[in-house]
Amino acid sequence: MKKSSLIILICISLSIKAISQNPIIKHIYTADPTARVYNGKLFIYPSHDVPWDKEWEKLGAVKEGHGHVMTDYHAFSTSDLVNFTDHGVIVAQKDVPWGNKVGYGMWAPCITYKNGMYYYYFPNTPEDKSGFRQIGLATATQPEGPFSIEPNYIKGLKGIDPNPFIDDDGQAYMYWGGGKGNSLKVVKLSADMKSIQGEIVSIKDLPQEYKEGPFVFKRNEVYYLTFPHNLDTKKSTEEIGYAISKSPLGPFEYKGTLMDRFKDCWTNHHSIVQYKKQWYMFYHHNDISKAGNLRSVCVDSLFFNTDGSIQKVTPTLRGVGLLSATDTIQIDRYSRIHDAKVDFIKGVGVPEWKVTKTKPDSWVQFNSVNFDTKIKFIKLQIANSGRTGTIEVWENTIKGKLIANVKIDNTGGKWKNIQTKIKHKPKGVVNIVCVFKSEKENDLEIDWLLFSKKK
Ligand code: FUB
Repeated sequence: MKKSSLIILICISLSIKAISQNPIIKHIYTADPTARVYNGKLFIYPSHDVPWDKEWEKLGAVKEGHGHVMTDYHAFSTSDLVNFTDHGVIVAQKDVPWGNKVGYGMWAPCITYKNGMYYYYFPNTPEDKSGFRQIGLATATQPEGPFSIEPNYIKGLKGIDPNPFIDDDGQAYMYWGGGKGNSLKVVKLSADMKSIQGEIVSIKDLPQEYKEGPFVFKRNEVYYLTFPHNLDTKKSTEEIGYAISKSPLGPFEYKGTLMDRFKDCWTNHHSIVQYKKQWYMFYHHNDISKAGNLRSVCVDSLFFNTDGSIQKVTPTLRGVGLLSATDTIQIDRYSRIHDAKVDFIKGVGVPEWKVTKTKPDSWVQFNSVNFDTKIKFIKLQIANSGRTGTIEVWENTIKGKLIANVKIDNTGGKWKNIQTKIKHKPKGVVNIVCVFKSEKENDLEIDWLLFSKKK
């Protein structure tokens, strides 16, 4: 067996599972997600942010000024938008024949499928110094790989953020960004998907700002070109906008904003996909690191208006996906909150948060929990530094039905797992609201809760 195949197999066997809510991937930093539906599953192909390691400088690595350090790509999949499987590394800079082995420039990738083959396009720092980034191709017969990397980059596609799109007539196009003039470009791909054909078109009539990360999809005969853009890469963060056309080559008409600028993460980069009849936008933010170069992939629902225009997507902590009442419900990924805060729990490996700074009558609402399962008990992970307290758990609103009234003793501020019999069992999908009845501010903290059949 070839060494590269062995590495790929080891990576696959390291697949791990992660429970969702935003950010959906927490055990590594991920950005620039492309989401696609293959074989009934939703796959995510993000880039992978890593912190700079000074040791690499001894090998000739030079940290680029913008701060992004990206060494390889993972693939993820899910069938319920709650549990995500990490399929491990699918392409790494050390294995790219044409790449600088210490370039750390594996920016936003994208994938498409044609005639039994998956075509994975990725930007990387070229060894021959022919440009800031060149765009390469890796192919596979399964969406999670193993991928085989083409010996050379695709001539003529110098730049970043490749986005292949295949029209209904089978013609493939490549959209991408980078380079002079802040423009997004499009060109036809040849039938083997390995080279370009025809003229490169610079897409006009978009906002006259920095643009990158094009993502194109077609719905009801309309071509949607969606893309992040910002006023000034040094001063402003990126918003995601969109434009439409009747042709994949344009002209495109700019229609407005899909996601507003974040205050504190200067890039955003997204993809849009329909899965099980619902549209979603995958994007990234820096919730975990608070740094611009260590980002985390998130997902929220996207809705079209009847005229085909797209409603602005609101980034949430709750994210998407229906949780079962017996899943671990991280209520710090709330839908609504009143008079309480969320903070990291210190000293745990994978980032976890808690609801904290609760006051008497603070509440937290968590939407879409499925109670179509047998339950008798509620279990909570809490810490209480006050004398006594209570957490009331309500169905839908505090004027709804009381699911449980959980008495809390003083845990000396330490995390403790407690459980109580429920008073009322909701039916179907409901929102739950937890009301904190503490004696003074910060008495009660909660990490998670779940319902169970047995003690
Ligand atoms: O992740 C590196 C670069 O930042 C991407 O290629 C851009 O789209 C931006 O997200």
